[in-house]
Amino acid sequence: MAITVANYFRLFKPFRIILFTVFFACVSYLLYTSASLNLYSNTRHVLKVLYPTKGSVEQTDARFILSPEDYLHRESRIVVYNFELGSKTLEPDGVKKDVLTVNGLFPGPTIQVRAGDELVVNVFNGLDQGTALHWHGIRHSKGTISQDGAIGVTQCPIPPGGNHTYRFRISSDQAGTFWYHSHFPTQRADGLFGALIIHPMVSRGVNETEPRPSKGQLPGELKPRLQPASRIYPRELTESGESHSTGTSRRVVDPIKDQVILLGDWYYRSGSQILDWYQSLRSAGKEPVPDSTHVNGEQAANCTKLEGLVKSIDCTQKKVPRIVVHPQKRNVLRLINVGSQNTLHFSVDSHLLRLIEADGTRLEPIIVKEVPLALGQRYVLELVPDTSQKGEGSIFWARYRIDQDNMPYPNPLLELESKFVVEYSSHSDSAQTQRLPQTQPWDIPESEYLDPLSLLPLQENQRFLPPAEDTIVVYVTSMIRSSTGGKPFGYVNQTSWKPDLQNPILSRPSSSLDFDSPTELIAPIRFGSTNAQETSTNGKVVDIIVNNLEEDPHPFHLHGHHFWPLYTHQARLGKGSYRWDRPPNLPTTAPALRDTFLVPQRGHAVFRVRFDTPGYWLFHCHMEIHLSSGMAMIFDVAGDRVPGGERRKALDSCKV
Ligand SMILES: *[C@@H]1O[C@H](CO)[C@@H](O)[C@H](O)[C@H]1NC(C)=O
Ligand SMILES: *[C@@H]1O[C@H](CO)[C@@H](O)[C@H](O)[C@H]1NC(C)=O
Ligand SMILES: *[C@@H]1O[C@H](CO)[C@@H](O)[C@H](O)[C@H]1NC(C)=O
Ligand SMILES: *[C@@H]1O[C@H](CO)[C@@H](O)[C@H](O)[C@H]1NC(C)=O
Ligand SMILES: [Cu+2]
Repeated sequence: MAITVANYFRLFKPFRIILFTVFFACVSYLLYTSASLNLYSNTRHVLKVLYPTKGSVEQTDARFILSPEDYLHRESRIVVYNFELGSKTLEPDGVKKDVLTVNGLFPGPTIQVRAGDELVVNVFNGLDQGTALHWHGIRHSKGTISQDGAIGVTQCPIPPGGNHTYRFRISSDQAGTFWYHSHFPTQRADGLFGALIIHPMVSRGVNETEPRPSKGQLPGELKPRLQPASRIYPRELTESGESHSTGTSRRVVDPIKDQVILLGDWYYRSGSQILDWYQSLRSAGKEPVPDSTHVNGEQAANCTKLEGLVKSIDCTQKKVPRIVVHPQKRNVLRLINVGSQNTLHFSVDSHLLRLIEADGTRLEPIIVKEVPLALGQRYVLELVPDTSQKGEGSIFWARYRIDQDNMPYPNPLLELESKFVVEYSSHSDSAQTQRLPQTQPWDIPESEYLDPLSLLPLQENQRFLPPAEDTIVVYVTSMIRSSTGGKPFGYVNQTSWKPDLQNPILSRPSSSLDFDSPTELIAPIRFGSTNAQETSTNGKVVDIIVNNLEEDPHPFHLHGHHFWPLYTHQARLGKGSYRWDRPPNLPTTAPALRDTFLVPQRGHAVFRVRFDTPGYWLFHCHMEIHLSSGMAMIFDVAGDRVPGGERRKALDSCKV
């Protein structure tokens, strides 16, 4: 173990790109102070810049606090962001690392738009390597497949020093919590990601046909839904903020504080170093175990402990991260697992979590003590304090523990449970107190673990589950084969995905696709009907059975579509693959639609999806190392119906 840790840090070169760093620090400071975010509309309205215009890059927590009131009621418009990608040496948890930044920020700025808006992101690639940005969970139902940001599928990499503009309309029925991240190998592990929040279309703008919700309603909620929480804790706030258990005083519907919580595991080595290590003989096929974690890009590693383990480590003791929640408001946290390797389990001491959204699907609210967040997944929850002690200044631990299923060896640097402080304060910039909470974690019996298959969509009309018209089966695994020189690669069936960087699938004629390629598994989905009108709206409903032959669970993500996770199975022994002679009982009611879901180890999952958007859509494991080593395939969804303009855009992205 000691040798592994020493190797870690020999590879670590903190000053490698110091010139870059100084340059981008200056550029991004200038950009930042002059407000890099431009928002303007396709009408004559000009929206105020939402970012703080003063202050240093360090004082940017404000970018995680959302402002739904600026979006819910306005008309749709074009929202433009200018993204300048760069890199700099930071100490997210106290340990120096070269981190990738957007406009000098790590994590990148939070994009906020409204359903029906057109989002334009002008990207300048200031990195020394190619890149591409993927908009995780965006359906592109208006046919904008060329904007999906999947290198080798929908575009060529944006070259160093190059510009690229992403432009797509957010469908009017898509809203919730999404994120963007690099889809170029390993850049996500170096920090190239940020939140993308789509506020719902509560009213259609100037000519409002729907009633305005009051300030106290959750995003997209037309009636206050306090019942489940108050049933458990029958206390209601009065206007004085005191707590009463009687119903005699007038109830106040609290306004909302809505914030983004990016959670992730973290490596001290660069993404390319961990991939090189994994694909060397030294790893023996074991995935690199993270060294640390972060919340919104910060954590406080224990430098005393790290220096005891690794003599040469460069560690500055940081303060424990802290978020501020409001004592008189409903506090909404939008969790996003932006990590590279591990599922995280999130809880807050003395608080229940009322889940209201998963992967952009509004949920029939459900109250849990802890929520499991697989890589790439999002959950939106409302904090439900179990006591009346949420007064000004009260503090609690929020905990996120690393799931050990994807941990092939112990890493002594890594704390299995990370914490941050949740402080109740009505001053948003408060967080003055340095006191640490004394609160105790929940004791959660296994019977109370959330079963993500049991989540239901909020709207009754989304509970209809159409029957499958077709079934696609795949087997996924990582393998060391003699033909690959003893190095591990990820596979779907017998194919290890190797994107053709300079020849993305979308730029090729649909008739020229090679369905037997050893580097691109392409499964054709054909709508089949001659009635173009009918199929363009309905597409084709397909069951995807993913058999996982490995000891690791794999979080699978489908581009461009959401799917119904219908069934998962994990065997105690053996492979646990789907058995045609003993098919499982599938539900008849539709669960909540997801875009990312865990396929258990030694088992399988059944996902039902309505493929209704023509294009080439990647389906892949969201673990950075597995994706980069080939665990991915492509669905060719009625590729012959992809508009010519989209193919031209893919071709254009390759002209430099
Ligand atoms: C990229 O965009 C920036 C800002 O608009 C511009 O200054 C630069 O010349 C562009 N670079 C290329 C290669 O077009
Ligand atoms: C609002 O929409 C209705 C129905 O489309 C229309 O009759 C009415 O004139 C509109 N009102 C305004 C102020 O545009
Ligand atoms: C940090 O690590 C040291 C050495 O392992 C330990 O004694 C100390 O209690 C730790 N500090 C915290 C705050 O956990
Ligand atoms: C994957 O392999 C299985 C078993 O050989 C086969 O039945 C299935 O059709 C393959 N899937 C695809 C998408 O090619
Ligand atoms: Cu995987």
